[in-house]
Amino acid sequence: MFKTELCSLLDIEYPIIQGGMAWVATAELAAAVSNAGGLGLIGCGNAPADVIKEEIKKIKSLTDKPFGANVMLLSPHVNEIMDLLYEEKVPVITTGAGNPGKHIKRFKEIGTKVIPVVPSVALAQRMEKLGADAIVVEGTEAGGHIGELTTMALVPQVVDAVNIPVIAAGGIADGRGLVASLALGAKGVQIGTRFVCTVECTAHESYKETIIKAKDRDAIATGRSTGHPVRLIKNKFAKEFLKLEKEGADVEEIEKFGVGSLRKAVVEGDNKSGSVMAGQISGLINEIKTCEEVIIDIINEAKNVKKSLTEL
Ligand code: TUI
Repeated sequence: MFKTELCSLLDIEYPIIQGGMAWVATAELAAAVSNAGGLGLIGCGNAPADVIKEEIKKIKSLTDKPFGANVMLLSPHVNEIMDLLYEEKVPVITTGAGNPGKHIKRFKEIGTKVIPVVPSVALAQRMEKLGADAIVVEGTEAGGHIGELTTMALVPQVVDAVNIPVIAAGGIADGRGLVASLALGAKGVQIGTRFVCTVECTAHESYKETIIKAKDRDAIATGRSTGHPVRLIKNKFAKEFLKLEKEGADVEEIEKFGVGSLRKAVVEGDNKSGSVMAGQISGLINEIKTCEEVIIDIINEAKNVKKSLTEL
């Protein structure tokens, strides 16, 4: 059940891919998601290529299943990372925070599937023309760097505008979210925040605890004034960031304030002065599970939801 064309495209069992979260999505997390039948991804973030080369080595030792890497296009190391992923023939690449257009062609030649993450219909159409194999459509409910439109409004508009498979993202953490996404015309889902709160995720325990404690209105957006909005859990860092924006501090000063803040939260476990990026669905996440439990629970819940819908 729930075998869609995304499963055959990526050679995976369930139509679930893991968000490519910088610092959080290490080889351990990605391998656990792939081993559980989804598609795990290494989040390259701002890391240099030698660090990612080690992560690829590690994931190959942890799983025989397909996996991917997410390239954050604002990274200063984008070109060397793309060269590395090409040399290593990483089977799937997702991209975020920009337009990957110029990188797509050579990956197609070696059969790598390229799946840009986009926040709008226009970008989705542009990516399809440039040869993207599928598209992740990410609503503003997501954690981290976000667009403006909601998943509910954006997904069906993109589904109607392109012919490649659409993967819904932003605000999805359970079987209801999976069925809702399929109802909107998506062929699968990308899930980030739910996979942070797993046994295999190497993020600091206080990062996971902050998400587990979060309620519905705790995941807020900073950076709207700088043109780089980011969703994170409200804490001292988020409040100070918003204060700088309100005071009209210049963009350079604001951006400088954010440098290193994600690492501080994920690696050092500083959930006060660090940036705890997470999505609006944080309020729904109440316990740490294994990646396999997360995926099995989503599929079982989705089966029940599907059944109760047919009884309507
Ligand atoms: O990329 C993400 N989420 C991220 S990246 C990230 S690392 C970061 N840290 C601090 C500041 C900024 C980033 C944390 N979370 N999601 C995918 C995504 N991509 N959401 C929105 C977009 C996007 C935005 C603009 C994609 C394309 C785009 O194109 C603009 C253009 O070039 O036309």
